[in-house]
Parts: sequence; C-alpha cells; structure tokens
Amino acid sequence: MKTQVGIIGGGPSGLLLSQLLYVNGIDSVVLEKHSKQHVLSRIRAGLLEQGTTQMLDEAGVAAGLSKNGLEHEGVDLVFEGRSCRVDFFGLTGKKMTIYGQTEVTRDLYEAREKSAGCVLHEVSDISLSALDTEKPEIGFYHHDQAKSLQCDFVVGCDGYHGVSRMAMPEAIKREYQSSFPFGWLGVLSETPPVSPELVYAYHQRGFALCSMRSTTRSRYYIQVPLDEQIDDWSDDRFWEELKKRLPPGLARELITGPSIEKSIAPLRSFVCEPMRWKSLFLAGDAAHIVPTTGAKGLNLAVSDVRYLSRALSKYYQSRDSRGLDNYSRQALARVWKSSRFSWSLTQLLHQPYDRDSAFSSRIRRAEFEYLLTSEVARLSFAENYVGLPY
Ligand code: RFL
Ligand code: PHB
Repeated sequence: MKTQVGIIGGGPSGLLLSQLLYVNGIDSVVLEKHSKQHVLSRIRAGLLEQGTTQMLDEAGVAAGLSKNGLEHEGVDLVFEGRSCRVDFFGLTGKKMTIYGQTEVTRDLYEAREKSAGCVLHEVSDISLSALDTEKPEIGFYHHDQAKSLQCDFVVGCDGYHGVSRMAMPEAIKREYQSSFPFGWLGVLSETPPVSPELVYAYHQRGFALCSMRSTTRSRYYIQVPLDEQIDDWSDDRFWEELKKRLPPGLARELITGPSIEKSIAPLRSFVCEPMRWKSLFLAGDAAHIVPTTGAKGLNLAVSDVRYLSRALSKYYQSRDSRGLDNYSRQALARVWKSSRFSWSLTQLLHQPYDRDSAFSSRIRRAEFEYLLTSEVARLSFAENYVGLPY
C-alpha cells in the first residue's frame, strides 16, 4: 500500500488529521489498533475551546456540534464554601462548548466514511522503518495478514501507550513528567446537571467537579487516592461524597440517579521533546499528557493537528517545508503553557493529602482570594481556560 501520510491511531488526533488532510487534497491512511465500536465506547473529554470548535468546522464536521453543543460563558470556582464566578466570555470574548469526545470521534468517523477515507481497524504489530529517510514504511498485521504501507511522512497519533514515540531514538528524546498522588473518580448519569455552568470545588475532603454532556446528562468527578478501588464505590457512596464536597445549597439541588459509567483516572503531566524526528511526527497524547483539571487534553491534541495539517498542506502545495521544520517548536510552546495551567489549577483545587503543610494550604487560600478580588487574576485564568491563541 502507498499513501502520502501514514497515521497511527484512530482517536480524535488521527481522525481529525486525516479529515483535514482530505479537505486539503492530501491522501492518508489511518491504522487503528481497536475496533470502531471500542474507540467509540471510551468516555473521556467533554469541554471544547473555541479554537477547537473552529477546527472541527474547518474540517467540515461541526453539524452535530452546532446542533447539540452547549455554549458556556462562565465557570464557578468554589473554595471552602466561597464562590468565585469567572465570566470568561465577558473577559475574553470567547465561549466554551460542551460536546463529548465520543460525539466528536463519531462525527469524524462519519466524515471519513462519507469521503471513502481509509481507516483500518484492528491492526496489530506495527513496526516503523526507514524513518530517517524520505520514504518511511509502516509494517503491520491486518486480519492476520502482513501488510506494509509506504508513505512520505508518519504521524504518531497513538496515545501515550502507542508505538510511535518509542520509535524515536533515545539519544534525541527527552521526557519530562510529574505525577499526583490522586486521581479522579468520574460518574456519568442520565440526570439533569445541577448547575447550568461548570462548578470546580475545593473542599477539605478533596476536589469535586460538576460537569455535563447535555441538558439531561451529567458528568461528575471527585478526587480520590490513587489506590482506591472502583468496586468500593457504589453509586450511593459516590453521591453522598459528592454532596459533602459541594456548597450546601448546590448539594440540596443535586439530582442523583444510576451511573451509566464509572471509572478512576490518574492525574499526571508528561511531555516528550521533540515532537518530530526526521519523517516521524507526534501529535496529541502520544507526545503529552496533562492532568484533566481544565480539560486541556483533547484541546491540545487539536492544536497539534492544526499546526501539523497546515504545515503538511504548505509542503504539498509548494514544497515549502518551513512549517514542518517549525512544528515541534511551535506545538511544544503551546503544550508547555497548557501544561503549566493544568498543573497549577490541579495544585490550587486538590487536597494534596499527606503532602499538605499548613504553609501550602495558606498559599492555596491566598491564590483563591487573589482570584476572588482581582479582575487581572480572573482575566489570566480566563485567558488560559478558554485556550491560548494558536
Ligand atoms: P487517544 O484518544 O488516546 O487515541 C489514540 C488512539 O491510538 C490507538 N492506538 C494504536 N493504534 C495502532 N497501533 C498501536 N500500537 C496503537 N496504540 C494505541 C488507540 O486505540 C486510540 O484509538 O489519543 P489522541 O487522539 O491524541 O486524543 C487525545 C485525547 O483522547 C485525550 O487528550 C483526552 O481524552 C484526555 N482526557 C481528557 N481530556 C480532556 O480534555 N477532558 C477530560 O475530561 C478527559 N478525560 C482523558 C480523560 C483521558 C483518559 N485516558 C487516556 C486515561 C479520561 C481518561 C480516562
Ligand atoms: C468533563 O466534562 O469531562 C470535564 C470538564 C472540565 C474539566 C475536566 C473534565 O476541567
């Protein structure tokens, strides 16, 4: 098989890249390890920056988003019972949209299928060769048959556990990471959201977040220690704990119901530098992970894809490779700024358990009071929350 761009991974990064390349007349093949059904069953992100919705529009996949997305203009930060609303629309002129990653992925699949895009599912044993030449090759198995894909560029969109990053020589690769000693226990339920806007709450018992997927479907999270077992969390126990961490007025209004999905995700930061080596490029979770606080993971994946799709288009239009040469530097600049924001928001809103000291607890309180009393502080929060400019 031959194509211009070989894409490993059919999550949001890989599918969006192949769709944007298609819109620009560039041929690609997507190789995905799992079945389409499996990819679509993953419950993940749900909060899209305006830049992300613009990219989905540019890719011609914004119909569902325009019809069913919920636009938000502000967010509530609650600290030990005191509330600070950040009017991010008033401060920045930008809105955020609630629309699930599952729906984004489904819309992208539909678009790729409509234009007869090549997405191969259930591929295994991917091996990358000749990455240091202009004719790299991807070997893989599809339905037990050995195949090979020749291309001009390979893009690794295969998430943190994928094979692409591993193919980068150790001698040029630098990996930076920092983990938190806690995770988020998330519940999805067919109940109306407790508040029309998102509520991030810091409480002595730990962080809580009230989010949503639609006007009838809620997404709630609570901070839990890393060794917590999901089986120990009945729905009743989850709702009781969530209520304890919310302001009493909000807790009284919470409508509970059976969970549709329940899982624990660890919180950590990870960045791989560079994001390009010769013919190999990395995008999305394959190159970086941010703690979920602030919902930057999916949005960062989209900004990588934006830079890369534009650079590839320029290259194929006029053999101008400056965008490709700049990709790693440009993408990493935004990645590090988003990593900083997600990391510091995580520090502000979570109970560090045994790591806490009276000093760090006072610093957190001071930071919250700064947000409460300074419009400049709220503007800085808002600028990062709605997504830094590309
Ligand atoms: P993905 O979504 O992980 O997709 C990678 C795809 O590559 C496939 N793959 C392979 N294919 C072929 N060969 C191999 N060897 C392969 N290895 C892997 C995988 O099957 C998969 O289909 O990465 P991508 O596309 O870069 O997208 C990134 C986003 O998915 C991610 O940033 C966010 O979902 C992160 N994230 C969240 N972000 C938010 O903004 N808000 C959230 O609330 C939120 N919740 C989450 C999350 C990530 C989670 N994970 C990964 C643990 C909750 C969870 C549980
Ligand atoms: C979500 O709805 O999953 C979500 C929203 C906001 C965040 C993180 C996750 O900061």
